[in-house]
Amino acid sequence: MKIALAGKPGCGRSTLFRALAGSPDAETGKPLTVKVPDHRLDFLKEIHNPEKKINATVVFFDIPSPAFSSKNLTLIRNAAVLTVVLDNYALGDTVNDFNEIESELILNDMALCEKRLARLIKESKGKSREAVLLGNLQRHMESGSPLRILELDKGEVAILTPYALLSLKPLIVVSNRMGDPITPDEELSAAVSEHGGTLLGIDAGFELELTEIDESEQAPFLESMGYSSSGLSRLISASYSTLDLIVFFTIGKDETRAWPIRRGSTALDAAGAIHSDLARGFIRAVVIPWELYHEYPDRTLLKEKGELRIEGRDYTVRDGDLIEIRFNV
Ligand SMILES: Nc1nc2c(ncn2[C@@H]2O[C@H](COP(=O)(O)OP(=O)(O)OP(=O)(O)O)[C@@H](O)[C@H]2O)c(=O)[nH]1
Ligand SMILES: [Mg+2]
Repeated sequence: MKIALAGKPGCGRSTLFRALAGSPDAETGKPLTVKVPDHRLDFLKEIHNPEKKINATVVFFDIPSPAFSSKNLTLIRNAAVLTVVLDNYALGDTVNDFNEIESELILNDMALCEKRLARLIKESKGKSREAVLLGNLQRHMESGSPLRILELDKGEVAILTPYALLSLKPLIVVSNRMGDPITPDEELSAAVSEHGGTLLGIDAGFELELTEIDESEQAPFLESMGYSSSGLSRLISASYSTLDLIVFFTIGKDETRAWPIRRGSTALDAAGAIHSDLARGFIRAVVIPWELYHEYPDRTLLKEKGELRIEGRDYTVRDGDLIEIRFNV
């Protein structure tokens, strides 16, 4: 999963990026791959002691200023989530900055829709489903609203996917240093939620200082500042929820692994996420719900008790499921 960090010059993106990297010396000019912290995976590793523990990963991009140059736009379009960082440590006007950035995104999308629509009309496809949809999007954006607040059906999403529209992308807004994370910034909160985004307060400077402290001692520091967990964990969990991702696990002698997947995915989708052969030759899935395994981390015992669930290809995967795919190719 790719997450682009963008914002106005000096908003603190690079400070946040280095904090996410866990090092003040991290190079900001290249993508940063970070393991998704997962206590459930850590638990599985303790129990099974596999050779490898493979966390899910996210890749962060520090989008240099100016954020909306054409080179940067490509980076942002390719990201699954756009994270806008707002300078709230130097008493910047966060609401104003947010609105300015949103307008940039919307104007870009309007230009793209207009160009595409003109082309469709020229090709005598002005009444096609795509053209009608683009016209609707344009009318929606003319009032200054981003596309992400629209409810689109599956067909519409499929039509729009190749466009990689900017204001349709899931949005997380990081108010860099809310000062007091317990008291929300109400005006900004309202603006962000009206635009279908998620607001997080992260003190980038403080998070960067944290990286210099021993990992085991970080939690009390975070708590003393009123943060429930690190900026990294909060940013990742916000990204997972905005993308509606859940995780399933596989355990084996050689590796224990976390697999992110869309909520609502089936056992067959899970098999396909692991390897296309597993989907092609799918026979059944052996599933253990997380809560059960957490309580009785013993597959043999669970089998004896008849607690292993044998599921077919249409089974809907639940967050934390331990899954073993039986297949034949
Ligand atoms: N006190 C404080 N200073 C911060 C914080 N975040 C960033 N700064 C400072 O603000 C300045 C700009 O931060 P950067 O992280 O370089 O900002 P940027 O968005 O990467 O800036 P450009 O890439 O130049 O557009 C630096 O001097 C930082 O030390 C913060 O949370 N608290
Ligand atoms: Mg920078």
